[in-house]
Amino acid sequence: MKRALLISLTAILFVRAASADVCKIDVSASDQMRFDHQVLRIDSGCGEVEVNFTNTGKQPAKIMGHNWVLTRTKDLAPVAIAGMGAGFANNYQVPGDSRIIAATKLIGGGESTSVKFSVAALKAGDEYSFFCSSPGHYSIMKGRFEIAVGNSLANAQAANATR
Ligand SMILES: [Cu+2]
Repeated sequence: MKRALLISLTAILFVRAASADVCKIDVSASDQMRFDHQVLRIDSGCGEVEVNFTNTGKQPAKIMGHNWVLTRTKDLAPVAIAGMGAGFANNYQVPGDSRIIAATKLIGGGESTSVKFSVAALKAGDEYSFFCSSPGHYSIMKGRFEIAVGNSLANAQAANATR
């Protein structure tokens, strides 16, 4: 009797997790100026996306700081170049830049941060990219951010789990 109750409670928790409104993505970057993913994919059914970003390096933010910035692909280079001028104090992001869909602060080795944004900010058919706006990093620290329409959330998460 007790066992049956436990199983049914587990089933309820699982269903709630599967239909959760927030989709989480883990991404990291290293002292080698690389993200651990070249493509990140979310399910179109995600209401909100939470990106948890870790700098796995050892260098302080002033030497080898990284951030995670999301823009339309065509805005990547202009936003990165404008960000250089904004300086370290602004995380190399122009304050209020409307082309930035989501961005974390700049973090040094061993630090983590996160950002949450609504999928409603993304339009089907547009191309999106993520990158690091630390000066000179965006040419290699970048990747595609895809919205998987009709794919299951499990598939999207599996794609994010592999390089
Ligand atoms: Cu970087």
